[in-house]
Amino acid sequence: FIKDPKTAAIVGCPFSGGQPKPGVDRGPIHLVEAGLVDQLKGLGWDVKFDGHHQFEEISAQYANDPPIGLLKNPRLVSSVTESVAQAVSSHSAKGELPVTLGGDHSLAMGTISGTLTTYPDAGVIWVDAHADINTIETTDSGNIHGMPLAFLLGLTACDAVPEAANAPASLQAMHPFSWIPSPPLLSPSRLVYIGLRDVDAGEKAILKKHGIKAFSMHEVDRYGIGKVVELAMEWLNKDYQGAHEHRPIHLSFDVDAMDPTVAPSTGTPVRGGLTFREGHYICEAVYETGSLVAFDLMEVNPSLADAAAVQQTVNVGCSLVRAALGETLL
Ligand code: 4U7
Ligand code: MN
Ligand code: MN
Ligand code: MN
Repeated sequence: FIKDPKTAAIVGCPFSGGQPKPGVDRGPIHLVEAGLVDQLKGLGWDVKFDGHHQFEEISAQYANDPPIGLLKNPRLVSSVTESVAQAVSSHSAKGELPVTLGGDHSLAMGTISGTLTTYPDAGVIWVDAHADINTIETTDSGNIHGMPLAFLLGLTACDAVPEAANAPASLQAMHPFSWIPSPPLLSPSRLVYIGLRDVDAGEKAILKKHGIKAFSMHEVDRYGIGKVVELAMEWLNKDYQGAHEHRPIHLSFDVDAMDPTVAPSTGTPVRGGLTFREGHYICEAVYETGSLVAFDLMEVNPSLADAAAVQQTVNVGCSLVRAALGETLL
């Protein structure tokens, strides 16, 4: 999938509009300042990085962005993610590996749409403490970083709440992510989770209804991370008939999947997460299959926790990216 000479394109996304805590927009800046570009070059990659994306113009345009239902900053998030989709697909169309640095996880609407434009049969591995699949109707927080998969899958009211089957069409018409193609590019059978441990009741109903495969921390404990990644890959490839050995894989990694003792500087930490090695193993094992076509590292927030904790989190972030690009494989 990735052409020689192997080129990684860093897509730095200083964006925080999908959630309320300031600082997550500084994540990509810290990761690059820690030396990520040279580290990836050191692994033998050509690395394209021509500065972080500037969302200022879009932000100015949507300075006034009233909520839609509970959804906060809906037009801003929509417009930013649409531009990220274009950036990612233009890199992947050239056979480059887009490495998107967040920023909050709403950005994955853009990154995954971009990947699916280039690779329509790609599968998604979503590594996270959270399921990020709330719909307009199930969200309690209205924070769009908890909703990207619902928009990518085209889920609607009745997916979570049967009574909502007759929800006013106006609610659908209002939804701001109309740039996401319909019918959706992603299907529930091509999504698999690893690391879940904080899933809202409405989200559980959605996972069940659509038969979405999830390896929560419970399964990581039961089977071990090696088996979990093997089962996740098997699941994604079960119905794959394409030209390659495996489906192309988009790996979207929320740093809060890691245990807070490993990666403390993030907006919504949840105890009981992945160890340092478990997180890295996922990245290494996916890279090893040769089918990784895009990688996201999201939700590093350098303004949460003290300086030492920030440094630790940024270092772990860089280290996860290196693992996904082939470090430590002999
Ligand atoms: B993240 C939450 F309610 N589910 O919807 C929500 F618990 O990208 C959290 O995974 C979402 O960090 C977390 O707000 C989004 C909440
Ligand atoms: Mn999360
Ligand atoms: Mn997330
Ligand atoms: Mn989070």
